[in-house]
Amino acid sequence: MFASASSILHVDMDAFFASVEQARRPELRGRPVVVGGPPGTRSVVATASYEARAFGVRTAMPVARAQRLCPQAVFVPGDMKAYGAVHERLVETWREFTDRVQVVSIDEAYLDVSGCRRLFGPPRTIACRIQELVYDREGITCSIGIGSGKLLARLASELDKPAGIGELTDADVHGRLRELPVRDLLGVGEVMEERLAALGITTVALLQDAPLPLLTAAFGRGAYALKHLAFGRSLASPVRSRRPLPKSLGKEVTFEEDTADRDRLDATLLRLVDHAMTRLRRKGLAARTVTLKLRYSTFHTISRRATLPYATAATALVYRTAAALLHDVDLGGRLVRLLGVSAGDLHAKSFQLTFDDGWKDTSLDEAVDLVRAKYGTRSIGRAAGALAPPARPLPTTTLT
Ligand code: TTP
Ligand code: MG
Repeated sequence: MFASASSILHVDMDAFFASVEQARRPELRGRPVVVGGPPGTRSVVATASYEARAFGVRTAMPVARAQRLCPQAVFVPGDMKAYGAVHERLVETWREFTDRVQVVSIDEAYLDVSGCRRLFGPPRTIACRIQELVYDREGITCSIGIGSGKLLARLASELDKPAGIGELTDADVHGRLRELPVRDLLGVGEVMEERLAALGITTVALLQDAPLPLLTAAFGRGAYALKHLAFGRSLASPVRSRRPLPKSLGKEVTFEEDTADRDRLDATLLRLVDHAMTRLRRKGLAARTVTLKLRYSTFHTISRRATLPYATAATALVYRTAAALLHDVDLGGRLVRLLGVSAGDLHAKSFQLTFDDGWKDTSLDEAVDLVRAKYGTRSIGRAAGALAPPARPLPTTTLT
């Protein structure tokens, strides 16, 4: 279903990483801030505050060059955990307005607010309210674009950055849009830009007016997509929100014979965690809490919960956490009938965080998932971290 006229918002944080640093370190406010590797290294700029951009500092520029352009800038190493945490809260804020939220990167999303007018007013009012809420809650600004589709909304959010609200109407397709360089159109990368330039096409206007045979000769069937793009019609697909997240994902087993054997419990726990986390990754989710459940032979049931430092989809971290919870339980000579584990406080793992180990430690898991998808679940087993595989065969378990 397509949204009615101009009811798609594109929300994009301004200088996101740098803004988060300025919000949590007031001494940095109003100063040029560059987020990236330490100066003197060969790393590149992740982003620069608008104060630093005034000196020409840009994303992806070598840090050394940024330092030459703006020696007075404060260079801050990235803290992906902090940015990830702000991201999670931003998504919550956006979802207060509509459940049709399509998160596209760590700092931007499309919101379809076509069904929200009666509750929250017209799109521009909603955009203002979102800016206020984001500023009140996180101390950072964002720019918002309004359009009838995703492409126009996205282009509109660039029009009045930072902290602006831009709008591109369908009428603007034959007006303001024409003035933009073709590179601003989503999907027109450097190579495409050069190929268009070779045909003399550098602006949206020239692309709109280019004869189709000229484009077809150069790009074949791709010509039609280019024409669509030039008229703001690409990305017209509806805002794709994810289905509501499950509250938790878990697995439990009832032992055929009640047990107090710590090795057996540990090994079973690993299998449970492995199973639950594989499902979690398949759904593209990450968990912030781990809950352990134990039922004694008396049917008395206890649970223990731990919160992780960040949301993760990594089997190893969740297993270590669950194993520590299990270790802390004093069995007091009792036998265990049932063991369960669940991962909760789930978040959509919608993008790759690259600064820390938060997602990187899932790469082994993902490799294991791939092999299993190809050769079957039993093709690869897991050893309990540094622990050796259990000496005895695993208990036959009954799934509940
Ligand atoms: P962007 O939204 O592209 O940039 P920005 O928020 O810093 O600035 P703008 O005001 O123009 O929107 O990216 C969001 C964050 O993603 C950015 O703060 C840093 C990170 N990032 C990188 O680490 N490397 C990159 O190449 C890009 C483009 C972004
Ligand atoms: Mg941004």
